[in-house]
Parts: sequence; C-alpha cells; structure tokens
Amino acid sequence: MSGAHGPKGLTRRNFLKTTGAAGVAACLSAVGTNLAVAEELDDDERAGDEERICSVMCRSNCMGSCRWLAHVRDGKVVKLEPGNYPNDGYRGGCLKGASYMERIYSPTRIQQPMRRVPGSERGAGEWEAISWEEAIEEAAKHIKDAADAYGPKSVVFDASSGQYGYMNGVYNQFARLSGVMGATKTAVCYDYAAGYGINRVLGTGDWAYCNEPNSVLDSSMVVVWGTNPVFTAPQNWRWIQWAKENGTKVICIDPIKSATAHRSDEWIQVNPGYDGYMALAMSNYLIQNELQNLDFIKEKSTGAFLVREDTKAHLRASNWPAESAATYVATVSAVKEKYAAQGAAVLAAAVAAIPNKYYVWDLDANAPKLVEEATNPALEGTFTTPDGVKVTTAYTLLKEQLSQYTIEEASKKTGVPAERIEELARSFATERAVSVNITYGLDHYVNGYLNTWAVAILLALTGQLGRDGAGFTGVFTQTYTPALTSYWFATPEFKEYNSQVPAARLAEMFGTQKLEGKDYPSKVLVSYCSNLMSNMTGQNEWINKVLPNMDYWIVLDMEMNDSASHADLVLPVASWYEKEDLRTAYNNPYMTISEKAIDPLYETKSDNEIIGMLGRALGYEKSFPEDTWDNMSYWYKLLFSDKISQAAGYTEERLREEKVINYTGQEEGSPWIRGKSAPWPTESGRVQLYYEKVAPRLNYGQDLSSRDADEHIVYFREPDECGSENPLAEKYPLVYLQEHSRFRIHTQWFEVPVLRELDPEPQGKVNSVDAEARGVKDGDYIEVFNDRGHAVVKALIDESIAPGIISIPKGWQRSQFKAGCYQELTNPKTDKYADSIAPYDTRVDFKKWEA
Ligand SMILES: Nc1nc2c(c(=O)[nH]1)N[C@H]1C(S)=C(S)[C@@H](COP(=O)(O)OP(=O)(O)OC[C@H]3O[C@@H](n4cnc5c(=O)[nH]c(N)nc54)[C@H](O)[C@@H]3O)O[C@H]1N2
Ligand SMILES: Nc1nc2c(c(=O)[nH]1)N[C@H]1C(S)=C(S)[C@@H](COP(=O)(O)OP(=O)(O)OC[C@H]3O[C@@H](n4cnc5c(=O)[nH]c(N)nc54)[C@H](O)[C@@H]3O)O[C@H]1N2
Ligand code: SF4
Ligand SMILES: [Mo]
Repeated sequence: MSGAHGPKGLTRRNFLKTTGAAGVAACLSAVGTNLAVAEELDDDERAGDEERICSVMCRSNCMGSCRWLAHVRDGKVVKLEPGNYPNDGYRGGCLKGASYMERIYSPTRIQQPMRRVPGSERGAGEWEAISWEEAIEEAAKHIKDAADAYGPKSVVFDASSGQYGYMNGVYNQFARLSGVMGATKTAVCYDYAAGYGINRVLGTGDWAYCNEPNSVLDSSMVVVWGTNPVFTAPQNWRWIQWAKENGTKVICIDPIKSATAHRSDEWIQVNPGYDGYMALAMSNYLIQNELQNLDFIKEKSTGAFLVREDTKAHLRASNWPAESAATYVATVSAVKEKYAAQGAAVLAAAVAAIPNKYYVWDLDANAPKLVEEATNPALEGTFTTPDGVKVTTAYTLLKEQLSQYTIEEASKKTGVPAERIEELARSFATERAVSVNITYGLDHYVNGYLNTWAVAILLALTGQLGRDGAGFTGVFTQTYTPALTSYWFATPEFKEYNSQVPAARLAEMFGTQKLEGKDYPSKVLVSYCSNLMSNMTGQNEWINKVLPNMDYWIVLDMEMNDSASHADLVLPVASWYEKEDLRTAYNNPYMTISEKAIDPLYETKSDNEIIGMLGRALGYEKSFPEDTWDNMSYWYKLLFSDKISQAAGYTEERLREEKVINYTGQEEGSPWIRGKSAPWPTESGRVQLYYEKVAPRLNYGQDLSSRDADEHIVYFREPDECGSENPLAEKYPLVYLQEHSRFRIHTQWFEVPVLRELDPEPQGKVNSVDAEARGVKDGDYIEVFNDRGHAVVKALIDESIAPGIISIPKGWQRSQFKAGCYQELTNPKTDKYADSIAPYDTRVDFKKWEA
C-alpha cells in the first residue's frame, strides 16, 4: 500500500480513497477484514526459500500494539519490518519495536531458573541456577506454606503492564490460579485517575473514553492536553500530524516545551497540577458569557435532571413519589429472591435492569414529569414537589459550583495569561469539532481524577462529544474483549477472585501486615509482566517496608531488572516472539494474532506453561490439566465462547488466516466515536453533569464517608505536593517530572545496545536558570534529592524545560545510576477514590554532585 501522508485539503473520507488502494477500497463494505485484505496481508511470498515470515506484535504498554513481520531463518529472527493493516494509516513502529531482536538475543537475558543463594541478602546478586523441577517445587512449597499458615490471601499475584497478550501477558492464567486459591490479585494503580475522572461524566469505565485515533482527521482543533504523543504514542501522533497538514489547529498544553509542543501550532505553558482549575474556570467563563451549548446540554446531558436536596440522589422512580418508591423496593426484593443463587454479577445486572426513570421539572405542568413525558423541561431552577421534596436541576448545581472558579485565579495558578485562557475557552465553544488528546500528564497527580473530570465537564458543556472529530483521543481501547470470565474461571475448583487490592498499597500491606487498619497478612508475592520495585512510586518504601517483611518473591521475567534482582526465585520467560499470543489492540481497531516465530531460547518457557506447571504442583489438576494446557485451540475456544464473539464470527481459524481482524464493527476506515457509534454507557444514556452514585474505583474497605457528599459535583483540589503555594516549595523549589522516554517503555529495553548508544545514561533535564543558580554546567553530575531519597544523574541544560521543573526520563534501573534512583524521589501517595500513582506530584532540589 502507498504511504499515507496526506497532501493538503484532504478530509478523512477522501484521504481513505486516495491512499486506500485496492485493499482498503475492497473492504470498505465489509465488517472486519475480508479475503481481499487477507491476501493483501499475506507476505509469505516475499520471503526467500529459506526464510519464513511470521506475523507478530509488539505488546508492551506503549499502547501502540504495532504489528511486525518477523523474518525467520534457520530458527533465528533475522529481521523485523512493520506489518500491514487493512487501514494503511495504522502501519508503523518505532526504534524500540524494531530493536526487539536485541532483547531476544541479549546476553543479559535470564536463561534458566535462578534461586537466591540461601543465606545471601536479597539484591546481593548471589544466584544459583536450578532445574525447572526444583524451581516449581520450591515455588509451590512457599505458596502452600503461606496459604496454610496465613490464609490464601497472603499470596499476592501482581501483574502490571509488561505485555498485553491474553495467553502470556497481563491477562494470563495467573488469574485462574488466584481464583482457585482464593488468593489476592492486585489491582493495577498506573494511569487510572484519568479514566476514573472521565467516567464520572461519560460512564466509560476506566479506559473506554477515547475515539479511534484516525478520528482527528475530522477535528478542526486538537488540544494535546498533558501528553507527549511524539514520544509516547507515535502511531497516534501520525494521525494528528496528518490532520495538521490538512489544516487542523494543534494546541499543546504542557508545563514544558515537549517534543509534541515543538511540533504543535501553539504551546500553552502551564504550571503542573492545575489544569483542572483552568478547565473549571473556562467552563464558568463560557456559562457567564452564554457560550455553552444549550441544545447539547438539554438533549444529551443530565442537566435538566432533578437532584433531591435531602438525599443528593436524582429524583427518580425508585425514590419518588412514595407509591413508586414502594413498588421499586418490592421489585428489588423479588428480583433478589429470583437471582440471588446465580451470583453477585448476575444479581447486580438484574437489579440494574429494573426500570428507574428520571424526573425533570416540567414548566408546562409546573410539576415533576418523567424525562420521556415532559413537554417543557426546566434546565435551571430549584423547585418543591407537591409532597414537599426540594429539588434543583443538575445544571443549576453545576453552574453554582463553577461560579467560584475565575479566569483571574486560573491565570494565577497556571501562569497562563487570562486572555489566553479566555480565548481557549471560546475556541471550545466555536470550533466545529475539538479533540482533546489526553493520556496521563493530568493523571499523575494526587488530584489527577479532578483534573480529567473537569476537562470532561468542559467537553460536555460545549457539546464537543459524540460527533465526528469531537471528544477524547489518546487511549483508544478495544471495543471488544474476549470472554475472559470463562477463560479464567470455567473450572469446578474456582473459589474467589479478589482483585480490589491496590498495588500501590503493597508497601503498607507487607510493611504492617494490615490494609486500612485491618489485618491483611501478606507473605508471598508473584510478579509477572511487572517490575513493581522499579515502577512503583516511592522506591524506598519498597526497600524499607516490602523487602524486609516479605517471605518470598517469585518473579517471571526476561531480564534482571530491579524486581528480578531482588527476588528469591526468578523464572525465565520466553520472549514475545517465542510464544503465541492474541491481543486486542490499544490505539488501533484490530485484534491480532502474534505467531510463535521461534522456539523459546535456553531453558525459557512461556508464561502459560509455567502457570500450568505451578497450578498442578499446587494440586489443582482439574484447573490446570496437563493434556490440554499447551493446546492453543483450547484457549481460543474459551476466549471466543461468549455470544458477542460468536455473533461476530471470531474463531481461531479465522484469526490464523486473517491475522488481523477489525473488532469495532465499523466500516474499515470509519472511526469509532464514543457516544456516536454506541450510546453513552451511563445509566441514563446521557452525559452526566451530576455524579449521582459516588463510588471509588476500587473497594477494599477504605472509609470515604467523610468525603462522599462532596464528590457529586466537579470541583478542584490543590495537588498534594507540587502546588506553588505548598509549604514544601521553600525547601524543595522544583517540581519533578519523569518524562516517558522515547528510548524505553518504562523499564523495558533498558539495556538494549542500539538504544543505549543514543541514550547512554540517566539525565536530569533542567533550565539554565536553575542550573546557573546552583553553579551547575551542562554535563555535570548532579544529585537530585528530597526527604524520600536521591538520584545522581548527568545534568542536561535544556531550555525546553521551564524554570522550576526538573525532568529525569523514567525507566532506568537502580544499577544504572551513580547513586540512588530516580524512583526514590517520587511521592507514593494516592487518592483513595482513584487509587492511581501520582509520580509528578513531587518536589525536589538538586546540587552539584561531589563523588
Ligand atoms: N516511548 C515511550 N512511550 C510510552 C511509554 C514509555 O515509557 N515510553 N509509556 C506508555 C505508558 S504506560 C503511558 S502511561 C503513556 C504516557 O504517555 P504520556 O502521558 O504522553 O507521557 P508523559 O511523558 O508522562 O507525558 C505527559 C506530558 O504531560 C506533561 N505534563 C506533566 N504534568 C502536567 C500537568 O500538570 N499539566 C499538563 N497539561 N501537562 C503535564 C509532561 O510534561 C509531558 O509532556 O506512554 C506510553 N508510551
Ligand atoms: N516515577 C514514575 N514511575 C512510573 C511512571 C512515571 O511516569 N513516573 N509511570 C507509571 C506508568 S504510567 C506505568 S504504566 C508503569 C509501568 O510499569 P510496568 O508495567 O512494571 O512496566 P514495564 O517496565 O514495561 O514492564 C514490566 C515488566 O514486564 C516484563 N515483561 C514483558 N513481557 C513479558 C512477558 O511476556 N512475560 C512476563 N512474565 N513478563 C514480561 C518486562 O520485562 C518488565 O520487566 O510505570 C509507572 N511508574
Ligand atoms: S514500542 Fe510502541 S510504537 Fe514502538 S513498535 Fe512497539 S508498539 Fe509500536
Ligand atoms: Mo502507563
């Protein structure tokens, strides 16, 4: 297919026509791929006689999910090249994906099971190689001992984001092992604040709030808000770049002049941690100047819905009038009786299905009317029902709340000139279609969810949602998920799956053997696709609380990173291209097979095989049957066993033939738009201006009763540490960022030679103003420090970094620093609604390092 760079004047539709060539054109009418595309994708004939080409997939948490073609000769991967997609615009990759071979064949790869030498200290680097039999026996013994002595929950399974395959990645069968044991499975605490805040408006859960990346071709303006896609999502940036070439305005809001800011039409420089305030002030300004989108608010949002003053609930059939409330209560009891035996999930769905309609105040009747029946609903006002219930519209409550957020104060907090904030606000009201490209710059603060909640409210008030080119982009997640519940738990031995315990609380759990003040014995940790010791904030918490209080740590990994090197038992896993997998992508609309290109090297094994061995060693033969465990067809059948997969015609055979299947159900090239391609997944189907049922993302017994009442209407709270008026600013004047490096995905690729050549050692990027004030010159070693710890890095004077900020690109391992580690410095606090790490909510200072 031809390259996809769009010359001037292209819209998304004619863009497709011009670049699509025969393959895309042929499949425009089909749902998913068809044979024409499968032929287009069949690259086998390009291989020489002695060469095989396998369809594989990069699958770290870069979220790009790029498809690659692995050329295999004599059982060795010799070349990787980007693989085609039905939509050519999604083809691509980066240096990391292209250099994966250097990880497969790295001399630093873990080659066989390794046990910490008995009696040696954790992390001392004294290892002995052992056989798989010994390794599994030893792992099973420690797990069993802990479960017997302290209960199964004392065994903690931890997966983060290391790879997103269903067979061997974060969704692998450790979930089954945890479920049959009744063990603890941690909940990941990275990146959840953004989605949690947005969910309060869009009902889209933790992840599913973004439009497909190619939707930006229909945007008249893209606001890149707290993300650096040029480094962190190159495949998304390409679409933005093409849109820009066609005249879409691209504005980047960032505290530093990031790589993306450099390539945008305009950079709006903000102080870290205050975007939420700015978004609320913009919303207030728009309402004060009557620039809000009243049609959208009336028809597509819950603005006219009534809120009871007494209970803070919406006025609805379940609570008003009295007879209706009584009927509702009776129906709930009947449903409970009928469905109780079928488990909590079925019961919850049955209760949710009981009609519970909403009321508005009908000005014609001067009384509450159901939304569907009202002829003239009031958008604003406070009223009293005939039986004396005081109610106010959601819009009025929001408007009153917003009135305290002023442009002047926003300007003071963010450092952005007042006129610029007003102009930005007006453009949300006047631009044809605004896409807010967002990932995690607003998220990585203790007040992260408030920042993104505020931005979602701004989009709701301006109606920049649910239309072509309008809404969020940045983290387009699968609109389809295979049948994970059957895949994991279809076994008679299933006991309980507890995945509500935040990984961010492990230091507390191991350190105190309590969670939220209640006993929670925590003894054995099993980590896979996760480098917790390196990636979790406040590394010294890990060093001082977890390591000394942990009985046993089992790590499955490829490399001796911070976690593996501090474990008791390291199990060597096969690399991505040594095992088959399936992924439903982020940031492209495809489900893709990743074929096994070569056999596992050395004594490495696939994660799936290791889990099977361990499951059987623990006595769960029925759940981990030897005869089916390595049969891929068995797993595909389970994954595609649900009605949705079957209706869509997903099968192993089809996947093997087509390699890539569009899962959105959209015509190829027609972007998935949230709120347009399917209704908003809120209870009312509308965008929520009022968050009625306050609930934390995770429920592990935390007490939020003193805060719940304040969480219905969007508001702003200062960041925890980085705020300009924080008393800590005197001692630690610099805000500490850790950009996601273009040379690594977190800690992956941390020792790949071709990348180390480009990025040889940890750097601290600072403005000359801050360097000069400390007598530091470019290239000097500096010690960055705060009360939590320190890191010694090389200073890079970079005028793209604003004064008052230092950034150490993340992902280096402890051993790569002259002293300390960048992760010792980060703030380990999380907010207990979103429970997501806040690494940027951190203050530090630095000085010249005297070795
Ligand atoms: N190359 C590479 N790509 C990656 C990753 C990687 O490690 N390397 N990691 C992947 C993962 S898991 C994630 S979560 C994503 C992260 O992707 P991004 O969110 O794009 O990553 P960050 O480097 O955190 O960049 C966020 C941007 O927000 C800015 N920022 C920080 N604080 C604020 C603030 O208060 N307000 C505003 N407006 N901006 C702020 C930062 O300066 C930075 O430019 O990247 C993914 N892609
Ligand atoms: N200070 C600071 N800390 C941060 C962040 C920050 O901005 N600043 N960002 C945070 C964010 S957004 C995220 S998402 C996290 C990421 O944290 P993690 O999810 O821990 O990220 P990685 O380092 O990519 O990968 C984890 C491990 O998975 C392993 N792995 C890869 N493939 C496989 C496989 O097939 N099987 C097994 N068993 N293992 C595999 C890798 O080798 C790696 O050691 O880091 C967070 N930490
Ligand atoms: S690291 Fe990301 S952008 Fe690079 S090849 Fe892998 S998935 Fe694609
Ligand atoms: Mo992330």
